[in-house]
Order: sequence, then structure tokens, then C-alpha cells
Amino acid sequence: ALSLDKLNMCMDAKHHKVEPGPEGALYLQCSPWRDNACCTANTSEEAHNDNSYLYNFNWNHCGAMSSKCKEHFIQDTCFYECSPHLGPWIQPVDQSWRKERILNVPICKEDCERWWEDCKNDFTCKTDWHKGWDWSSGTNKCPKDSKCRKWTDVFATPKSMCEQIWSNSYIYTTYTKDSGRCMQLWFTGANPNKKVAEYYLNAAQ
Ligand code: FOL
Repeated sequence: ALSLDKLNMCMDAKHHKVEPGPEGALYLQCSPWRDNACCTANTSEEAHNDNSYLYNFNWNHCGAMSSKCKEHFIQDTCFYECSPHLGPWIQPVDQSWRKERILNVPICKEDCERWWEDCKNDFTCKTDWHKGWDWSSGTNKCPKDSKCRKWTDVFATPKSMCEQIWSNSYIYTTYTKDSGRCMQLWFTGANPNKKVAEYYLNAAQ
């Protein structure tokens, strides 16, 4: 948070750049952020790997995650690591691995719903993927007191998934991608989220 410009800044977290800026090339699903990004090219490439060095996070903790579901987690990682327009939702946090987090970012209805739809035949053992894993092997495994369950038993609705999975990083909205009132994980061309951040920044005063 070296920058006072809430519309163009990077959070002080594990892999974020100090300031946003252009990256010559970002990898595959992160490429929409290449003109102005908080992630480096290396981070963007790692975002596409299982058990990547970013968080050693194991998507396959209840058997192999389907590729269509994983695609959304890769996109979420790109959004989280690369977005330069999250200023209105950046909060200080007392965690060993980061000093700032995002809280209640309004996610577009379609992005949340497609994510849930594409994961609904997968399995998981936890609602909050930020806390409470067994890390004794170096990667996250389901804790002893948990069981792998159908996605839809763990997350009954798209809203519950989007809000709970990263401990309220997102808030579900009924705004659609064309509304200018919600943040898009999936976009092509110019980043549509700057205008959304501008709206919420002004709405807050
Ligand atoms: N995506 C979004 N949208 N928001 C996020 O906050 C986010 N965070 C991550 C990835 N994508 C995100 C990072 N994920 C641990 C678990 C997950 C993780 C980072 C770290 C972890 O080490 N959990 C420990 C507790 C650590 C602590 O809080 O001190 C655990 O108990 O499982």
C-alpha cells in the first residue's frame, strides 16, 4: 500500500509487486492483466500449476479436481495476484503470510455461478480453504475431523461457495457483467474492473 491511489495499487501480500505496472507477457489465463498487473510473469505461470510454490495449495485434496473446475481456481488466482484495482476492498490483516487481504469484493453473478456449476460434480472437505488444513506433509490435506463430500453438500449455492471459500474475499452479487457494479474474474481486452472500483470508491464517501 505504498500507493495512495486506491484505483491503481497492489496489496501487501505474499507475491504481489509493490506497485502495479505492465508485464511483457503474462501466462495464459492471467494474460488479460498484462497491460497493468500486480503479478509478475513467474507468478502468472505458477498460478497454472498444481501444488504451485505460491501457496503449495493442493486443489486435489479430495481426489483429482476436474479440469473445468480447476480453470476457475486458476482464474481466481490470476484475479487475486494480478488485479491492480482492488484498492476499495484491501484491508490490513494479522496473518503470518500477508499483511493485507481483500474483503467483500463484489463478484459478478455469472462468474460466481459458472464457477459453482463447473465444480458441482467435484468434492471437497472444507468450506473455508484459508484455514484449518493439515499441512504436515508440506501441502494441504483434509484435517482428520473432516470428510470429503459432494461439492453441492459443502456449498449449497454459488453464493455460499464464493463467499466462504476464501473467507469473504468475495461477496456474491446479482449484478451482471455488463452492469459496471461488479468485479469480473473473466474478461478480455481492457480491464473492466477499474471503473467498478472507481464507482465503489466514490460510493463509499
Ligand atoms: N483468492 C482470493 N480471491 N482471495 C484470497 O484471499 C486468496 N488467498 C489465497 C489464494 N487465492 C485467493 C491463498 N490461499 C493458507 C491456505 C490458503 C491460502 C494461503 C495460505 C494457509 O497456510 N493456511 C493455514 C493457516 C495459515 C494462517 O492463517 O496463518 C491453515 O491452517 O490451513
